[in-house]
Amino acid sequence: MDYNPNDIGIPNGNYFAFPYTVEESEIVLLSVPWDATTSYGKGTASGPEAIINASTQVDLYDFDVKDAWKIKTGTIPIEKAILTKNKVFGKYSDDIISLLEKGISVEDKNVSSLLEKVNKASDEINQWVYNESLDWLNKGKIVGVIGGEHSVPYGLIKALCSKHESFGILHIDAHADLRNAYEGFTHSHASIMFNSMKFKNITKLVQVAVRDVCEDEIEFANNDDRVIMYHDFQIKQDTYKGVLWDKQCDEIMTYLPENVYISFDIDGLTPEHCPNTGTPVPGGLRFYEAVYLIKKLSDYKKRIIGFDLCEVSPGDTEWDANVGARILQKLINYTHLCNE
Ligand SMILES: [Mn+2]
Repeated sequence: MDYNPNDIGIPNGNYFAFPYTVEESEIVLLSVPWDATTSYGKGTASGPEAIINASTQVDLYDFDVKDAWKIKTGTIPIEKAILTKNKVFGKYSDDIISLLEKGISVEDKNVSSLLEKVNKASDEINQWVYNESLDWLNKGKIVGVIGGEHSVPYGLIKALCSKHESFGILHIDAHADLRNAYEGFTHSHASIMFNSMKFKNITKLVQVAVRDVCEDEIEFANNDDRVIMYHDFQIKQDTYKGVLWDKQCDEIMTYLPENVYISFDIDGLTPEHCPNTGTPVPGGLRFYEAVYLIKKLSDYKKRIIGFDLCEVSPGDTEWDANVGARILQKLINYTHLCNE
């Protein structure tokens, strides 16, 4: 093979312009360009393509993971039919939201008939992600889902539940995503963890950098002892009192079982890292705080069984996608390290 990791990446449609086929890869990346339930700022459906484009500029040397460029990572080509479907149903959801904003109830017939359509489409996306994920898991691959809004990893999480008796989720996000449906969307981006926690295989959900939640979500977290929420202000207060991030990460690790799934919403980072994401919130983790937390999983001999990266939304510049690509690179490298 004449692949030279020192050369610039020649765009070939793959993340990081890797030359590896999906079949020969250890890690496979499944793009899900879907943002039809996003209420505030759409655009994450273009995330996968933007990350692919930005990732060709990322150098592959990793100071912490030896020979990172040799980690065989394959790209499942973006399914154009999902982009088309997203356009159709995104329009419906815009109509729903403008009706709701006029004070019309979700029970209103005009709203509910549109909701039914979008919810059915969400189910179909979930089923597709589940089928694809299970297929690759059965072939011994580790699957990473690239969104899209944060509803899209549901199918992967479900597929992992059929492969693993138990695992924990490390969830980095500005939001708790514990809403029981949002604006009538059962598979809303704001409900991914509420929906996932119905799987009893998930023995822990450790949420980090949460800072924008509603009362119901706090109640859910308080009533389910599997949920551990490290809200962002608590993290910052401990930091101001002199508690090192290193020690905070050590404590986070004590809650996680051996098998860990990482759900990474880019808005868990500070908004400077993701100015165009759907629902940016002040505060959050800086880039290397997040990387350090992920690295801790390998220090603690946890096994990363899968991951998602969601809510990256390209703006007028490549910045959001650039940061997303670099988070993705770290997710890949530490996943490999954990599974060696
Ligand atoms: Mn989220």
